[in-house]
Amino acid sequence: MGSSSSPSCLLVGVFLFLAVVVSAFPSVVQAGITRHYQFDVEMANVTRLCSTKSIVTVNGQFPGPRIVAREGDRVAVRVINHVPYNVTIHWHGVRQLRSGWADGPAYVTQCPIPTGRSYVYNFTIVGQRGTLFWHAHISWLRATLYGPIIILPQLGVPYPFTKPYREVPVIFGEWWKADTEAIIHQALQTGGGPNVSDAYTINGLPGPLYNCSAKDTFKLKVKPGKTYLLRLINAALNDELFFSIANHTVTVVDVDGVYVKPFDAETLLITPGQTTNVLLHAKPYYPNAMFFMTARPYATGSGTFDNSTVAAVLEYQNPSRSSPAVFAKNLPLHKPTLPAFNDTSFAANFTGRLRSLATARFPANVPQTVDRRFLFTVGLGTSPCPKNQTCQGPNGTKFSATVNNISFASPTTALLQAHFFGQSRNVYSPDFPVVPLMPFNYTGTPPNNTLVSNGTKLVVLPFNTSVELVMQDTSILGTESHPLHLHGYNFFVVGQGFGNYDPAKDPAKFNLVDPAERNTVGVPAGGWVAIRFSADNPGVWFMHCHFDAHMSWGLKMAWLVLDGELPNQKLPPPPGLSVGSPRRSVAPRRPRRSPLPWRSARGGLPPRTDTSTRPTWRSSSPCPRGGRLAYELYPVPAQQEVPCCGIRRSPMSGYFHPPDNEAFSALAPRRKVLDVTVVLYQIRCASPDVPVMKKSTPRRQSMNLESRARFSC
Ligand SMILES: *[C@@H]1O[C@H](CO)[C@@H](O)[C@H](O)[C@H]1NC(C)=O
Ligand SMILES: *[C@@H]1O[C@H](CO)[C@@H](O)[C@H](O)[C@H]1NC(C)=O
Ligand SMILES: *[C@@H]1O[C@H](CO)[C@@H](O)[C@H](O)[C@H]1NC(C)=O
Ligand SMILES: *[C@@H]1O[C@H](CO)[C@@H](O)[C@H](O)[C@H]1NC(C)=O
Ligand SMILES: *[C@@H]1O[C@H](CO)[C@@H](O)[C@H](O)[C@H]1NC(C)=O
Ligand SMILES: *[C@@H]1O[C@H](CO)[C@@H](O)[C@H](O)[C@H]1NC(C)=O
Ligand SMILES: *[C@@H]1O[C@H](CO)[C@@H](O)[C@H](O)[C@H]1NC(C)=O
Ligand SMILES: *[C@@H]1O[C@H](CO)[C@@H](O)[C@H](O)[C@H]1NC(C)=O
Ligand SMILES: *[C@@H]1O[C@H](CO)[C@@H](O)[C@H](O)[C@H]1NC(C)=O
Ligand SMILES: *[C@@H]1O[C@H](CO)[C@@H](O)[C@H](O)[C@H]1NC(C)=O
Ligand SMILES: *[C@@H]1O[C@H](CO)[C@@H](O)[C@H](O)[C@H]1NC(C)=O
Ligand SMILES: *[C@@H]1O[C@H](CO)[C@@H](O)[C@H](O)[C@H]1NC(C)=O
Ligand SMILES: [Cu+2]
Repeated sequence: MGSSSSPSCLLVGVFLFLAVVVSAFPSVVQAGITRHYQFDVEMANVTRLCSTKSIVTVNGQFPGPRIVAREGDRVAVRVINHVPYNVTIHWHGVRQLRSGWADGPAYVTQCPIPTGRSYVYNFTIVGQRGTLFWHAHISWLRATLYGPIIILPQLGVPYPFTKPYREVPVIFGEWWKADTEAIIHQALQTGGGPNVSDAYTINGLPGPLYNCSAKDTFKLKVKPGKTYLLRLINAALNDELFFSIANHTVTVVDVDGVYVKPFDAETLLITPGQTTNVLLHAKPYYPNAMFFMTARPYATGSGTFDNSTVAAVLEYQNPSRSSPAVFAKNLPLHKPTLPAFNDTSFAANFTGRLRSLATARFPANVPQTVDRRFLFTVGLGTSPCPKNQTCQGPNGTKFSATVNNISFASPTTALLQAHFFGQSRNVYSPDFPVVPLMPFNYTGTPPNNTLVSNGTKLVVLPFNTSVELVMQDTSILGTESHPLHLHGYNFFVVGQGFGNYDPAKDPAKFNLVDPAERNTVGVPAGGWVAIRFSADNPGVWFMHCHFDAHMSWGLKMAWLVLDGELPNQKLPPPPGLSVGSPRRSVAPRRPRRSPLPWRSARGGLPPRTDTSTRPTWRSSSPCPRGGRLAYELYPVPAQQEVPCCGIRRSPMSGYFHPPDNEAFSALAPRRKVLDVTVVLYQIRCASPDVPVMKKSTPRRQSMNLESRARFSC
């Protein structure tokens, strides 16, 4: 950056070749209704395992309230923060088509909601049916801040399986007697592994296998001969779970809100972040017995884990007794047998049985061709112990965790805001590595040097890029299954295996016909998994291990998917901006002394047809050598606030939405491999009056602007 005394305009043509396919969004979505919820985030005292603690809840409930919606409905949740923590809520698995502002991960799509403030999450549920869940997405608050999302089919549309008599959410959690925020803060200080939990819970209850918890047992009461839909959700923080019901097999019909080809199982595996709908066919007769439903971990890492077992009880209503329902006591109690903690072959077998339903009504739209291939290692590592401190990680270091050996450094500005307002410089860099920078035998002898690097790096994808991603576990500090969760998308699990992924041999075995479609997948311990998705949802999308311990250590990264060319392929502006009192959309004040530095095509940009956003288009003084400049002024909706962190507001007229230089700099070198449909020009303008900078300092501003007409300056 240099300074210049007189405004000059330097034009650098950057030809971007963006593959734009006609909108991938369903053109006919049966109009749903809007479901309004108010979530008051407040403290509540809860007693478990003989000890009481104050926990963060929604509306004082633990687990939190259910969100119930039909496919096609809009959901608007006003979250009001009454607790002394920053809070965000994530609607886990909801695709958030063009509503990335409502996704929820702190410092990724939004700034946290401070104490005393509120935020409206506003999204529609499109093309999903089954069970998802909501949870806090900041620090470890999701330990107690979670609840089910139940997505029913559209009215009049049946399930593609036996209509259940009743539907019951079964949500697994993890309970610590101590304060979980203190536990993770201390662990990050010392570098050691965080303390493991004291119990698992089912619907918030630990059950009779724990001390003083017999009264805290979830009971599922059923009638003989009826079919029940259990909506299983693993909301535990750090543990994959095996689950089984004594003397009963269940039929798996849906995972992560997508129907699967039904199959029977005595035992299920469910990782944190996954959901599974199963049909429980109650025995046709009164069995004169009670049955435990138990869950305990599938644990592959070398660290310690909570090896306890949560139990709930399945009870039959005795039909021979008169109503009201009678549930006999002192009946024989059967217990299921769960696999060994380290039964990786069970895990591989179970996940290998999952197949998309893949019918005409519920197709599996697996990308058949691939535009970009990625290989990411996922696993642990170490970072140095600060001087003057002793650390409790491996050999006196601190635990760390990475994707491609990069431990994600959380920004203090929300990535999506930085991107949208063209202020991504020094917030993120667009150079997340496509493959590991230092290849090694990932599942063989680990390298001696386990030190990781860190950074806030993103992968930038043009709209509609077809992506294939192989995630490869590493043996650094021990192989381990990592449940990787992608925001904003479902992906297809096209292949998995043990050892190192072999790009020459393994793709031949991929299932491109009916692979499971989901949002969270366990990378096999000492193995790899290949997924495909089509980047049809613009925004910044977090991808991370759904073990909170690993996420805290940095096993996370983000994808930036750019807008497409059509209006319905663009991310609308944020729901509101906390810029003081709401203002009508008015003509911007002109700069007093010099023209605006941002210039675009002659005549400015054409107004968009998308009426949901409707920015005000303004054009101002012409560029010295022709051309015009244009910018958008977004009206501030009343009664909405959006926490902002680190985004600079122009003193002139609010927030600008220029293209994102960091993102484009990542794509420019790739232009040869993309198709031309959009031409972008990089314009370097110098001005003594750059709004977002200090007014007194003349600076040169570099900016990309999109144009549809040729621009000459
Ligand atoms: C929790 O219990 C403490 C100590 O008894 C009490 O001071 C506090 O008000 C209670 N909090 C709530 C939300 O009920
Ligand atoms: C809470 O979030 C706000 C932004 O919304 C941020 O400025 C502040 O530093 C956060 N506080 C803590 C303790 O992280
Ligand atoms: C949610 O968004 C829709 C579409 O932008 C808008 O019409 C509606 O008013 C919003 N609802 C709330 C409660 O903000
Ligand atoms: C439950 O299973 C056990 C062992 O598999 C068997 O002994 C018992 O008879 C079964 N009981 C019922 C009521 O199905
Ligand atoms: C759980 O771990 C503890 C401590 O390592 C051990 O003593 C106990 O036997 C284990 N329990 C089970 C069921 O494996
Ligand atoms: C699983 O653990 C058992 C006992 O701890 C051990 O004998 C066995 O080798 C382990 N299996 C695998 C596959 O690691
Ligand atoms: C799982 O195991 C069963 C029985 O052991 C076997 O028949 C089936 O083929 C296995 N499935 C997969 C996908 O490995
Ligand atoms: C480190 O410890 C030494 C001796 O204990 C002390 O003199 C020094 O100030 C400490 N440095 C820091 C950065 O704390
Ligand atoms: C710790 O140090 C020992 C001996 O120097 C070495 O054998 C071991 O591999 C190291 N462990 C880790 C995790 O670096
Ligand atoms: C990687 O390590 C494994 C386990 O030690 C070994 O079997 C395999 O041959 C190694 N692969 C290569 C390419 O060296
Ligand atoms: C790793 O350390 C071992 C023992 O210290 C040494 O023999 C080996 O050469 C080292 N490997 C590399 C790649 O540096
Ligand atoms: C990130 O890496 C830099 C060096 O590149 C280092 O100074 C810094 O301490 C690291 N941060 C963390 C959190 O490890
Ligand atoms: Cu992990």
